Amino acid sequence: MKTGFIGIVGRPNVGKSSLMNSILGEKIAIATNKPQTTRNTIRGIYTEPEQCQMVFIDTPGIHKPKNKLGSYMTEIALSSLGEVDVILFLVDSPLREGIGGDNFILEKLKKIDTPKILIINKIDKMEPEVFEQVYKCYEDMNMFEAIIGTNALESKNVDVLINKLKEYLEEGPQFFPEDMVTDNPMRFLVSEIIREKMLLYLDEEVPHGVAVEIESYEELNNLTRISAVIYCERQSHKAIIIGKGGKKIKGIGKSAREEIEALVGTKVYLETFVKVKEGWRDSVVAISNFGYRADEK
Ligand SMILES: Nc1nc2c(ncn2[C@@H]2O[C@H](COP(=O)(O)OP(=O)(O)OP(=O)(O)O)[C@@H](O)[C@H]2O)c(=O)[nH]1
Ligand SMILES: [Mg+2]
Repeated sequence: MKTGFIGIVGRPNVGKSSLMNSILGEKIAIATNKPQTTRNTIRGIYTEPEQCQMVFIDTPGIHKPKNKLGSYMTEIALSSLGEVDVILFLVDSPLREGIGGDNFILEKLKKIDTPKILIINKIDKMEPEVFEQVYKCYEDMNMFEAIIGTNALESKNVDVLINKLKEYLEEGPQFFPEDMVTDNPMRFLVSEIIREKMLLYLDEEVPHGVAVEIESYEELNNLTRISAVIYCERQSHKAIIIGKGGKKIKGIGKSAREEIEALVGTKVYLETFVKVKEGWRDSVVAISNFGYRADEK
């Protein structure tokens, strides 16, 4: 059995979580059009029975933090670099904003000996000439073992990437059972699905200030009963989340429930409560209580 740990890093919104889901052929990590969707490291396990097992570590987008939650996110993303056998550095269209946006990460990567592969994602949105230009720019840096263009949404070149990664695996014991796709607990996945729907249904700052806590999780015969508390940062945000006559939160709950049902394989009764916890993203105690802490990786 050949095994290895693979870290996926890059700026927010470049498609790290989408790429991991595409590799696994299953949605484990939430992915939205809003930057800073991922807040924790999420492990995705790819296994070819008796051949290989790769443990992917999806990380939060590395950015200049504006609050303590942001610092935590960037910190755990960077600390994952030291724990893996291969690093996938994802970029999308860096020429749009100039390579500058990725420079901070590049400087960190230069100091690490671990083999690095550059992934230029969202090639579907790039003219071939732009792709060439981006490719050349990174090739000239001489720091990547390979450069691969992907379209995570259509799994384009994901097979090429998997084959490339196999070159870096080493003989060793299998870490996880072959049918396991993640070792993040079900409660965590459920809270993430609810947070994803908040990100999809709400705009601007509101969903970024949301944390979801699963208060109770009960598995009955053919029913899973889940009670979730949605924390937001302001009274005015609470009103937006609930919406006129509770319409917004109902829509969010329904959409989350349908996805959770598919995940757990039973009917789901989902109850949601919205509460305000002012400024929690700048409180070390609060972010740690919400599971954003080093020992919860
Ligand atoms: N067109 C196109 N869109 C993509 C591709 N990959 C991802 N996306 C979209 O890009 C957005 C961001 O994707 P995510 O996977 O959440 O990005 P991320 O890097 O994990 O973002 P953070 O967790 O915020 O750091 C989503 O709207 C995806 O649907 C791609 O190859 N092509
Ligand atoms: Mg992500």
